[in-house]
Amino acid sequence: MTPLISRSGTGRKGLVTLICGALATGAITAASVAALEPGAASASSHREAPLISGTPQYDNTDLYAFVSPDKSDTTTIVSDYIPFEEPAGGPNFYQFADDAQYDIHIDNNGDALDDLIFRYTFSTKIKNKKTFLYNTGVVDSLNDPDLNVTQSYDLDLIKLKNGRQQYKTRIADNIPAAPSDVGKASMPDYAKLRSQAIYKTAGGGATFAGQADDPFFADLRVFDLLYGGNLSEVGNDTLKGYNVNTIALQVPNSLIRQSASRPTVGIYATTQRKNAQGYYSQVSRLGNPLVNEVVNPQKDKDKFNASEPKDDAQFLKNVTNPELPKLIQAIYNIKAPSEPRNDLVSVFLTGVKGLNTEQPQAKPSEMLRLNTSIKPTAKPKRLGVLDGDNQGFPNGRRLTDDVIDEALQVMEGELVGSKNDLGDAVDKNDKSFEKYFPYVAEPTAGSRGKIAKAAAGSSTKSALGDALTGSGDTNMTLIAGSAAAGAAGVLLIGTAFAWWRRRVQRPY
Ligand SMILES: [Ca+2]
Ligand SMILES: [Ca+2]
Ligand SMILES: [Ca+2]
Repeated sequence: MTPLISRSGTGRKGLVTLICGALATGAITAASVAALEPGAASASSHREAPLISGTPQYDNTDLYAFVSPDKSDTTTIVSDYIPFEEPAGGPNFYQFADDAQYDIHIDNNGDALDDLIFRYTFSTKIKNKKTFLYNTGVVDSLNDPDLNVTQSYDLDLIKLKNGRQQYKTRIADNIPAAPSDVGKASMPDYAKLRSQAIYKTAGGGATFAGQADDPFFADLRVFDLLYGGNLSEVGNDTLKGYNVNTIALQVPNSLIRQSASRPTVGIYATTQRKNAQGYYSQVSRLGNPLVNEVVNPQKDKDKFNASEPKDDAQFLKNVTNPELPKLIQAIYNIKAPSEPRNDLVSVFLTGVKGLNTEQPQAKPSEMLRLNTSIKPTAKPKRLGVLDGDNQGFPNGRRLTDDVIDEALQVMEGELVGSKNDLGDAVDKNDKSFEKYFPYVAEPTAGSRGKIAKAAAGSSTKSALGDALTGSGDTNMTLIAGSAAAGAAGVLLIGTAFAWWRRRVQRPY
């Protein structure tokens, strides 16, 4: 046990967990949803934590790690938080938690113990607490006085030996995070704001924190349809149009790997939340996609979120004897591969021999494993290693990797002779990724339709009534517009929440 982190508590993994949790139990009920609520095993009762406003700020949604396509002597790690950010969800937009440690862990010698931790800690500042507005005018730069709510962060590098801290170095201090993209009226040049949030670290690295389009793409109804036994409705990206909060870190390969001759690194992310006593408890953990969703059953999901890789033997049976292929066999009559599934142990727990094992006898532990010596390909294939492209998943994970299809195909025995083409018919993200760091696509803006005529004229002012009279200057129009947008945002949140409830309470 490292003294850095006290590990207890629980967490969740977003909608995929919920849907796949349903796979495990055969039904999604209000009770099963409540059991997954992050507050369930912490101090407060889950009944005090409404579903969508629980603790999404601490929720790791996806982790990516790839050799940087434009800078192959570096590795880029992208870690996402806060599932299903509705872009117009103001006036309280999306922030990292001030009482959290967002950690990215590196194991570079295969013993399942951390050798490096990159730790992000945030702090929020509000310039004017007398307004409800996120921004009080047009925001032209990150230090614009009109950006009322700002976040900055520190980045520390912790070096460990045998799991114990040796020293800690601050590698970035008080760096501004990119804000939520409120909309065209408030942030006409969001790309500029993002570029100002990219910070170059000493030694050729870079760091970024802020809002982005959710790079995960999937038709989550593929799980729904398993029940109906009818795959005719696949092909809609359920995450299209939603944002996440992203941390992106670019580091020299030489910093994270053991040596040039031992180039594979294990990577995972955790979030620790400060408890009432002032100690940090791990509430979320994420390495490979879909492990806590479709590999771990209900009884282990919270335990996994609070666990360390060195103890992953406790979850081994979930991998060697997985439930998903049996469900698929029962519903679609596709024969489940025979057990134990040592092919899945390679993919999820040790790395694939000759591709991305840290050493011949790596201790089985759940992490993304990236061989940093494999150069990026100019034409990445969405199915990665399954399609002969060794730069992609399960050798690390690129933004373009279609992990739903890959995971389904591997689960159904692609690596052990049962070739198949299973998939959800969503082959790529709804937005193109960028060519340069931080690579993720810009967030969908809060106001993404045409600006209503009324918002720019006096009719809105009169429609909003006396509350807005009195200032009469040019800012008036903007404030009126923002107020209208805020109301629309509340409406949208309400609609989204109703939609969420409908989804999760569907009696399958
Ligand atoms: Ca280690
Ligand atoms: Ca997306
Ligand atoms: Ca897909």
